[in-house]
Amino acid sequence: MNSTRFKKSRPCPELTEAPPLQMDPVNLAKDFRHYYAHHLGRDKHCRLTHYAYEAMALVVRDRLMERWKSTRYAYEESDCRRAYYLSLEYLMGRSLGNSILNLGVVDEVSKALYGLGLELEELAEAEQDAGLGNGGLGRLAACFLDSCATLQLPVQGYGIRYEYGMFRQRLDNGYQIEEPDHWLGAVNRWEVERPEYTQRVKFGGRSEPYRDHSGTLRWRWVETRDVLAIPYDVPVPGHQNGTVNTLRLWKAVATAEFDLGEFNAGDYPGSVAAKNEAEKITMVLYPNDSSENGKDLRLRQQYFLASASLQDVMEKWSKIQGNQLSRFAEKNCFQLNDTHPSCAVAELMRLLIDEQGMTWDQAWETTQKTMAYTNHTLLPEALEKWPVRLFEQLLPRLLDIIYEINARFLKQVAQRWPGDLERQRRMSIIEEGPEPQVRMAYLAIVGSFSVNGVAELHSQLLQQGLFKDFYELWPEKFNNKTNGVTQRRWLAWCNQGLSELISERIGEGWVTELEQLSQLKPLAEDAEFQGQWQHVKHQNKLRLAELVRAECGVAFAPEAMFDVQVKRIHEYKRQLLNILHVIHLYDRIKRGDTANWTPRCVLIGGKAAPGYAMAKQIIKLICNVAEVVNNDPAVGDLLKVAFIPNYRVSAMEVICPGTDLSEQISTAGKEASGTGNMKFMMNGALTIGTLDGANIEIREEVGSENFFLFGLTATEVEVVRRDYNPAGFINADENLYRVMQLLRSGHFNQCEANIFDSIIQAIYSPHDPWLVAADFSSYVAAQQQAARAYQDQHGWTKMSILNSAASGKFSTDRTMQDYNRDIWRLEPVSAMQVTGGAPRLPRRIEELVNGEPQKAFARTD
Ligand code: 26Q
Repeated sequence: MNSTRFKKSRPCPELTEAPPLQMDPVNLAKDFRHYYAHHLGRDKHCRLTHYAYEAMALVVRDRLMERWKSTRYAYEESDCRRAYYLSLEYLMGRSLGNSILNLGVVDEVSKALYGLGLELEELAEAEQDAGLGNGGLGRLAACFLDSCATLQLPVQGYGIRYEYGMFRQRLDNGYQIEEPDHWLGAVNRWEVERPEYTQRVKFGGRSEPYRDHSGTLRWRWVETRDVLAIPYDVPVPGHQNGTVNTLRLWKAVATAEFDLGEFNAGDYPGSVAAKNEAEKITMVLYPNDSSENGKDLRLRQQYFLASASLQDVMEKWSKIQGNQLSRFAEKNCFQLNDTHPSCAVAELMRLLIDEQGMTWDQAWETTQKTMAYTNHTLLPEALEKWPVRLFEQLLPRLLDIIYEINARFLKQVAQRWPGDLERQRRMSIIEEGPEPQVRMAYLAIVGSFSVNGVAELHSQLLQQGLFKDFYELWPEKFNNKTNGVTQRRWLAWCNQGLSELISERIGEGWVTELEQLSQLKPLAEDAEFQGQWQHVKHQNKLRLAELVRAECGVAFAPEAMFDVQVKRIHEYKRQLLNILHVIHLYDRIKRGDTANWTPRCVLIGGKAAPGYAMAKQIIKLICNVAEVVNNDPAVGDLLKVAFIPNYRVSAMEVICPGTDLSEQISTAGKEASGTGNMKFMMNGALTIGTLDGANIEIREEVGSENFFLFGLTATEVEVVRRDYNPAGFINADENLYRVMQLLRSGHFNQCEANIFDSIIQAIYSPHDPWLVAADFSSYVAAQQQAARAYQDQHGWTKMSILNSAASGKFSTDRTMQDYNRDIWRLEPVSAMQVTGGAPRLPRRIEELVNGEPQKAFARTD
């Protein structure tokens, strides 16, 4: 980096205090033209919507900037307690529409564009998704940020600025092909580079004891290979409240000395290799949505995020509070999004002890009061573990600290359960064996004051199963925080037709208080309202049908029931059960059992982890079944099947408004929560689902009569599994038997012999953990109920309205209030106080005016 770039200078207030920008259509259009013509250099011959999008993004970005600054100042001035969300993933999707909505200028922007012969929707669609996440956990983080900004909570996100986000999925003859998503190849208008806040992250080397000036024995981490972390800030606007919070994403860059050293030693290739090694850290998002053990680059990513973020917070703290670290825990809280950033527990200990000179006990008290951990899985095999050997090589000082944490922790266990060595072995952060491993979840639990699951059932099962020992030791740490989604993106923005209809009847309050949707309940049977509701749904189905036509080449007729399952492909989510039901419907049509038939369009979408062979096979099966069904003249419009490629946030924005039936069919006790289920419900889809994750709470809210329930319960699953006999289920159910016969006969793989053998075997296996055969009959029965219910359009519409009306609980606004009440305990801070009324000089500016420039521009390269 150029060291003169961040030389201290004396900034003048006029430089940073620009007059507020106008938000009326005339000024918006004026600025738009300025960016389009003067900045981007386009003229009347340019017909690419992309540049119109770029110009509007710049217009909107300008308007976020002043609110963003005010928010920063307001937080600084109030000296408030803050929370930091640490997550390896943020699935932000597109930002233009969301920013316009949250700034409250949808109409103004639409008018401005209309005058220029453009449409907001078209521009918005030109934006690429920011796909820095795999699925539920990453999108949840994005919804959390939206709600925190809306609630004016001082919460900052920390994450990684991956050069390549989630891969793009293409299908070739039904096989998934992964293509790189070089989303940063284009300019990203939603980030601001802040090299002045660069941090340095250590890797490798060794730890070494020494005596400090007072003779105390201490440790230092030496001979490290450092990597620079450069922050890129992304604005997170609240809903029409003047608040813009920050998501800070780190990019890895080699240090200057790093490559210079090797360069001067004459090893040019070596220096380039070293640089690549460092910069590889933030190159690509790992596309697995259950842990992949042992990849050292993934551990580097995790530590890189944890270390850069903690140092960033510490540095800000030291600058404002000096070395008054005793109050650190009072003012700061870190929420760990799963175990992925849980190195933070050991890293905070290291920073407090090695760098700040705290004693172990002080540091441990601070750490334990500062960290909170959220678990997102019930699958034991998905609990993250890292080989001790890898820690030794990559993070030797952290390993020392983890050993010490573990030794002290196991003493506590021994005190509580004297002589119970088996329990000590079970609870140890270090799993012994031929290849000893660090159990990251245990490190997170031991180091945190709060451990939460993401739905009631999930939190209970954690306490009874996966984390039972820890629950017995520390019941007070454990709590539930049921997930949610933001209704700004998942209703107000993505379903403007329904939003307008709702607001006409009950006002716009639901946009920030979703519980107000319950006011729709009395309208559920109102004929006029029903008609309007159906009309909106029809329009949304046309839009979805157009997407399916364009992406899959399959014609969906909007009169049919749209039956949708979109989510990551996983055996426990049972896309397989869905496609078996499709085969059953096909079989019924073929044998002429079509009396009172409900035409159905089945849409399935989702990405498989590139190394997950079974998941890829399932995609292939879905595609092959679709091919056979869609091309059989005997089937016609009775049944259509499509697999939508490259499922992502922006696709869901079209999919959930057009869905009638939402498939939430995981094996009970396996899906931690699900959040797609909530998006569908909010948009008036009915759910067919098992008693799993948040489905249970959805059903509770909407009433069992408005939910299609099937399948074994989590408890029954455990029982059936003990001596599971799938062949018994298959032989006992004529329908399933015929489906399996069709599959085995090669009907769906005529020229591709045996390709589905592994799937067939899995269904027949007594070790099938997902009990596909066991749940088939009750699934088909529930599907039949749904089909019958759909024929009564009046009854269906009533249930649809009631689903939407009962979705109030599933707003992340509620989720964030729960986290805040029980874990973070933050005071909301209004940024309006700074911007509203007569502009007042915030403290930092006052300091600058009074001649203390070094405070604001303290960091130099
Ligand atoms: C870990 C280590 C190495 C490589 C990959 C990973 C990894 C990455 C992503 C492990 C898990 C994930 C993502 C998990 C996830 O999305 N879980 C979902 O979280 C949602 C939000 O809480 C829940 O609603 C879903 O039930 C849960 O499956």
